[in-house]
Amino acid sequence: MTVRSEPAGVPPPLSLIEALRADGPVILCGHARPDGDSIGSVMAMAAALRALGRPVRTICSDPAPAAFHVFPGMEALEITRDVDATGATVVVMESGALSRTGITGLERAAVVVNIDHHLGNSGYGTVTWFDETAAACVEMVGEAIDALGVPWSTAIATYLYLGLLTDTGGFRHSHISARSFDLARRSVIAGADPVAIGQVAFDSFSLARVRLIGALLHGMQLDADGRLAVLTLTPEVHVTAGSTPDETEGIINMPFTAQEIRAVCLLRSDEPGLTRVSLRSKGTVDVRSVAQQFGGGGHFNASGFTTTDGLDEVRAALLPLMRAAIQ
Ligand SMILES: [Mn+2]
Repeated sequence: MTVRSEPAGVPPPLSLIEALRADGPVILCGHARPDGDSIGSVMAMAAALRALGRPVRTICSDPAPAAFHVFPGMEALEITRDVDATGATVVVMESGALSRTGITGLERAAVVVNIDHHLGNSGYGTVTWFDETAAACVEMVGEAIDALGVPWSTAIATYLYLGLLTDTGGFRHSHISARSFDLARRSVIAGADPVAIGQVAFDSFSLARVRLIGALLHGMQLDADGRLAVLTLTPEVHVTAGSTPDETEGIINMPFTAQEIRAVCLLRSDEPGLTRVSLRSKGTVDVRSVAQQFGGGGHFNASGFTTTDGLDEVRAALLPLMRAAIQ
């Protein structure tokens, strides 16, 4: 995978900066089941808009990962799935569609600002700023904060670094560029602590999750001449590990630490009546087109779908398509 040295990127449109600078209340949110980039984008932008004197609310449909609560101002994040945004400016980040927020009522806002880097963003904003070359949404948020003329406080720097570190998988994923490292450098100069943030991001899981990884890898099946790993997560696996369905974030990537593995399927039946399938790949293996054949979607290297078919049925239909994708 080629590291892009310095993509041109898309500068923040003037209309976006005007919308952020305007008077009146602002509501900020990211996507449901928030990750580091979603929380980082929301909290950094909130700190910048507060510095400009705007009344700010930060909302999310689900709580942030518990380990994030050590970061400054996290207590201000409200958990809600419905909001009356009438008369407010709503700033939605990290969300390809308004529905990704998991929050209703946002569309009643006077102005909706859409800031995102996910391919396929529907352009739902009154003002939309989309830059697919950004490795993380916080790269865009940092540029917007610069354009607003707000200096980076320690809190802003911490949240920008958190989003960057988590969305790039520790500075390893494909969209990373010199721009990412410039943001990292400036964040650390402005007071972000990379060691402490790294521990929160990567070393703050439960022991149950460590056992869950063990149980899943113990049951891992190999296919496609050892290049495809198939993980199966049933309710029984959770019983063995003492884990819960919300402790599975990122686990699908574990098999990739083996050089041979080109793609991973995670089949889950840990929610009643549904089989949820996540697909990941390296390099030129296209798993989006595989997911699309089951009515799902996503990215070239990360996709998924949900079906009411049982595990065995799904596996039988899926594996031939995955083998073909790997060839
Ligand atoms: Mn992101």
